[in-house]
Formats: sequence, structure tokens, C-alpha cells
Amino acid sequence: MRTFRRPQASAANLTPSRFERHSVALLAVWTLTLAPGLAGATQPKAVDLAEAISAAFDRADRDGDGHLSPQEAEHLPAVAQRFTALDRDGDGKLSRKEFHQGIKGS
Ligand SMILES: [Ca+2]
Ligand SMILES: [Ca+2]
Repeated sequence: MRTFRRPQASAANLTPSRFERHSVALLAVWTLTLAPGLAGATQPKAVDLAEAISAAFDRADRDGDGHLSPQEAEHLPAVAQRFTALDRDGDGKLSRKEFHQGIKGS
């Protein structure tokens, strides 16, 4: 029987880019899904990441036009910092698709 403990260094093994991608996703989701009033209702069960991303997008899209402007993205610092990179088609705003792709890293 083995008694050695496995080193718990998974976070340290992540490459910077992968770690950053995780951080973007977590920050973006946490920033909005942990907002007061929502936390109690949504935290007991694990929320599907896609649904959480959609919910984050909807909350950030203050004017409801289906796109995030740079101003709206400021509510998600992790997204705002990468706004230009996430804006794949360069139209100056993030569509729901671009938002999903950027966070999920596809
Ligand atoms: Ca908008
Ligand atoms: Ca765009």
C-alpha cells in the first residue's frame, strides 16, 4: 500500500495562458453570479458553465441589445481587459457568441 501523498500542485502546473483563461472565466462568472440577491438562489447547486456565462452576459448587457459595449464590459474587469482580443470580428462590441468563445476558450 502506498502511503505517499500526491503533490497537490495542479494549479502550478497550468501554463500561464490556461491559468489566465480559467481566471477570466471564473472572474466573469463570479463577478455577476455572486452578486447580492442571486447568491442564495443559485449557489447550492453547481451551475452549468454555459448557463452561468449566459446569465453573466445578460446581467452585463444593461441595455439588452444583445451585445456588450466597452462600457458594459467594464462591469467584468477580466473581460474588459481582454475586450479587443475577445472581439473577434472587430465591430467594437462583444456578441453573446464572442463572449462565450472568449470565456470558454474555444
Ligand atoms: Ca448592450
Ligand atoms: Ca464583435
